[in-house]
Amino acid sequence: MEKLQFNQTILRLRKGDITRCEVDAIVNAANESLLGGGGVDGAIHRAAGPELLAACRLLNGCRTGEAKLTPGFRLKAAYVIHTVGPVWMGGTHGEADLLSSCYQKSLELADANRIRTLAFPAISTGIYGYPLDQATTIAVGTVRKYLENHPQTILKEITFVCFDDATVHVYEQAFEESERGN
Ligand code: AR6
Repeated sequence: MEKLQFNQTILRLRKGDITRCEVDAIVNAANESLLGGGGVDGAIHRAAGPELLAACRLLNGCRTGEAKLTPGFRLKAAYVIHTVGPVWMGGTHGEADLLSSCYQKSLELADANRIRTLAFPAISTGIYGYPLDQATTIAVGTVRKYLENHPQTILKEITFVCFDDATVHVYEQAFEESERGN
């Protein structure tokens, strides 16, 4: 299954590179400095150009579980929402709440900026080592809960961008579980 719908908002899965997404905003899995890094963060900074780093320097970093907005500069996306996922430390350090907060705060920021189409990467599941199945349950569950609690949302389409087949597979399962739980 590659599509779910809640009220007026469609949730989609897509395999590929988030920097190429033609959406109003893409979410970056950043670190607290907001000054770039590897993984999807590095790819976004390369694609957006040096103006993005200059804009990030003005933000004074970002706490884990929070989110901040910049323009997208050379990206197709008008905006980048930078959020900082937790580093996996075994699961007993508040990781689940912090990861859920990344999705929640990103969605709030999107709505506050009248963003209609948004793409998320699988936050924390690369360099930060969060187990993919647990992270995916949190990602889909938090987005679903947000949409249930915000019937007036501006968001029309939310895409989970999966970089590889293993991630696609786990998100497909989470979509199916979410549909069954309806
Ligand atoms: N498009 C979509 N997904 C991607 C892309 C891309 N271009 N590149 C990687 N991914 P990661 P984290 C996937 O490591 O775990 C950085 O150094 C990747 O396969 O990018 O939150 C930051 O500065 C994985 O599924 O982010 C932080 O220091 C997912 O994106 C740290 O890494 C997240 O992997 C954050 O680590």
